[in-house]
Amino acid sequence: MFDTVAVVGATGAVGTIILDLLEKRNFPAKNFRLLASARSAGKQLQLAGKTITIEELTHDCFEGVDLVIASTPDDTAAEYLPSAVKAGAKVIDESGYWRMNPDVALVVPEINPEAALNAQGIIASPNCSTTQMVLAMKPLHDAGKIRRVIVSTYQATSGAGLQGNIDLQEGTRAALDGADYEYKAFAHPIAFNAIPQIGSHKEQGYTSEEMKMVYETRKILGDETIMVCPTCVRIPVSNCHSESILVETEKPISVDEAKALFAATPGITVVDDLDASSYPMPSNSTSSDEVYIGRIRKDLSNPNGLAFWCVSDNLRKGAATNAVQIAELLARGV
Ligand code: A2P
Ligand code: 11C
Repeated sequence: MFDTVAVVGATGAVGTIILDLLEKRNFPAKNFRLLASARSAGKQLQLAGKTITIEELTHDCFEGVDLVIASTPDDTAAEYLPSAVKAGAKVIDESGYWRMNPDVALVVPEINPEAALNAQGIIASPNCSTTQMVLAMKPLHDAGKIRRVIVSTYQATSGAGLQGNIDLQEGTRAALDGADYEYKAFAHPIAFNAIPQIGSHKEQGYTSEEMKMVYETRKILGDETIMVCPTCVRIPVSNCHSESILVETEKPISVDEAKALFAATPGITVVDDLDASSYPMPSNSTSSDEVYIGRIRKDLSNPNGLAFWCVSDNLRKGAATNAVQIAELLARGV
């Protein structure tokens, strides 16, 4: 039980879902405080039956706060979250800034809860495209030790924040009307397009989003030997990231074994009947906390390979839900 919980970035695409989850899951706290930029300060939001006025995020605002759940741009998290730690709060951060810091725990509660429980400073929640992939990898890694992963993502515009979805809607409308539209969240039109760049050029021709999938995966699974070759693509879908994943394991895993392993993993739902055209898609996976897996099949080119399709709501398990689950874990203490 925490006395005072502060949600930082409460007005954002992920922040608003965090508020919804805290209320729906009846999060054990006496008071909630909502923080955002000066642009939002003074506006009001509803949470747990109360009207709460949004406060401006400052270095001094964490006095008396026990737990911070933050979802802001990286530079905001970099600047302000150390002040929350200094003020004595537990801090859960959704941004990308702190994840690979060796003093920071990077946590998916179904995989490495002990890292959150033992954390002294900031606890980071992974990138959305990493979270759904590692959750799918974990039972296969435990059963057959994953050596290598080749993953291609089909990522929703909501991953780029509220502006990403405004761009999808307004850009599509403009394209249909033959009108001009100035995209703000994307470097190219997202309407009727696929953009093979998410984030900036990081290293060796890979983007920052792709390298997150490499480094975060190894840190969460605690195995620096896992090789990951990612290609991250933005597509004109408003919500839910889809991933085509090919894993190579030391010990071969059959399709039936994989189905049973996935089905036994909390947080994973198998939807897999090709003959009935039944598989996960953004349209049947949105607003859910589950990671959905289908199209499970052997790699035709490698007896140690297993291919599957994985879809999850990037704003929920990929972000808000994972952060709230970490908060629940801290509140329980076990
Ligand atoms: P605000 O709405 O006041 O700009 P999204 O990912 O949907 O763009 O949301 C980002 C969240 O981070 C919003 O709640 C936004 O608040 C908040 N935010 C962005 N920049 C800052 C900042 N400099 N200080 C505090 N909060 C910020
Ligand atoms: C996207 N995955 O879809 C990104 C958004 O490191 O948390 C989240 C970035 C992050 O654009």
